[in-house]
Amino acid sequence: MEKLIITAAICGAEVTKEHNNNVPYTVDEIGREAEAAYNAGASIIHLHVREDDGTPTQNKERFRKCIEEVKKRCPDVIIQPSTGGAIGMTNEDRLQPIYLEPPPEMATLDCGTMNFGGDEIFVNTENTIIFFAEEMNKRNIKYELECFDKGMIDMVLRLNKKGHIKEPMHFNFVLGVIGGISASPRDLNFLIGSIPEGSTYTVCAVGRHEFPMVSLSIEKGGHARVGFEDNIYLAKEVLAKSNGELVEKVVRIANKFGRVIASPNEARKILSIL
Ligand code: KMH
Ligand code: ZN
Repeated sequence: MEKLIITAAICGAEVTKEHNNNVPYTVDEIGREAEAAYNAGASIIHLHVREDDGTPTQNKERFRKCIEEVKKRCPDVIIQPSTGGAIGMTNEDRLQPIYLEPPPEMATLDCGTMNFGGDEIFVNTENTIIFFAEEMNKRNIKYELECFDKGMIDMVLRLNKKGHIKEPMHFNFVLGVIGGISASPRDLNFLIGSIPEGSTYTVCAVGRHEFPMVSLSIEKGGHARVGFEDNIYLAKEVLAKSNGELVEKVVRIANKFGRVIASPNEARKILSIL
């Protein structure tokens, strides 16, 4: 089977130090967490950034500083800024990290509007998705297509036919968000069976669903994302001390299934970035 790409979503926008004190906020903490994940086997860092007090931000300068810090510690890692940001941010704010020079190699592209728990709505209209995709196309940024439900895959396929979303397509199936598809083997198999041949996919899932869903992806030839953004526990009632511990656990699962871990350059080849 293809080598396994591990993405570490080290920070997120919603999880806080009140949930797990090891969630990184400062530039130094973000660098340290990225390094721990990289040393454990992550080849992609999915990056949100925060102000020092933990407030999520899409500020370009803050991204620049955090990316510099990560690159200093892990020179060859792939950095994938979020363009999802946090609920309620404007599209203009959300896009800030893609306007960095040089542009990031990758960025996320969220593929539909959805409830996000309580009164929250994560807004990604068709026109927003087209605009984000075209802005990334201009800068040759490889998008990871964030699909929280099956209808989002259908939207991607539609925009691919219309020429807005380019091939080869790389999906991230995000499972178990309140308002999105459930984290169950049946639903993950449904998503995997819904993407065209020649596409790649990774899987992440919220909370206790993280490791069972990632294991299924690894078994089926998909890739894996873990990290504090999705889950703060190493095991039941055991808070993870770092993102590195979560990545180490994925590596142990991969070994069980005979999947070798991809280096960042191998990940670039698999994703057609090189
Ligand atoms: N924070 C969520 C509202 C992404 O990074 O592109 C959106 C999110 C997806 O995390
Ligand atoms: Zn994210």
